[in-house]
Amino acid sequence: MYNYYISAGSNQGDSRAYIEEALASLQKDLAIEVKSIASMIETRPWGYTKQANFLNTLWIIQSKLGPELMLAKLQALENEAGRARNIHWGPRTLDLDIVYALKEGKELVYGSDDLIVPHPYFWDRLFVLEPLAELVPYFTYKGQLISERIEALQKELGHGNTDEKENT
Ligand code: A4P
Ligand code: MG
Repeated sequence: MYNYYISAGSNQGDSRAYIEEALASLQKDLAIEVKSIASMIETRPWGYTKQANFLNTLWIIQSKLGPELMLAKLQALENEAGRARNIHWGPRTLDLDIVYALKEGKELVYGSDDLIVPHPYFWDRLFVLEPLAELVPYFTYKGQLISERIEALQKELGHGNTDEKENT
């Protein structure tokens, strides 16, 4: 059994609807059990910064499906949201990333040509860590507690990630 930590993000079109529709599809999927759902937050763009703010959230889902099959499901949902891939880190209607996973309760480390888990940047991204901390306040990675990591990233940026708007 796997637990997948799915980061969802959108900054194009009806972002809230794209994210909610993707969640509804996962909840209907008989091969998946949605375990926890973080609040939606508005976040500043990370990486390519000349673009609109994002809505982000994170879900923990459980499944017997292996990582490649799970990625295929997520990509099908991205395609349903009319996702076009152009600018790397650029605007998107829906982005669903597997940021972290457990296999039988232990951290899954997986790498192939089209999938890397844990996601190489998840520990650097407040838009992933803030929703994750809401669901798993004592999450640790490489010996560091998530709340300490968030504090360090906020200091580095000189500000928080969100515009203090909670959108749930
Ligand atoms: N891929 C590899 N590993 C994974 C994984 N763990 N989960 C591959 C999902 N996909 C994974 O991604 C390109 C390829 O990564 C996929 O085909 C898959 O095989 P993509 O979503 O098609 O396109 P991309 O934009 O070029 O890259 P990527 O990596 O998804 O972008 P990011 O890194 O997710 O960044 N700022 C805020 N505030 N909020 C955001 O949500 N998102 C991004 C996108 C940038 N800035 C943001 C946000
Ligand atoms: Mg992606």
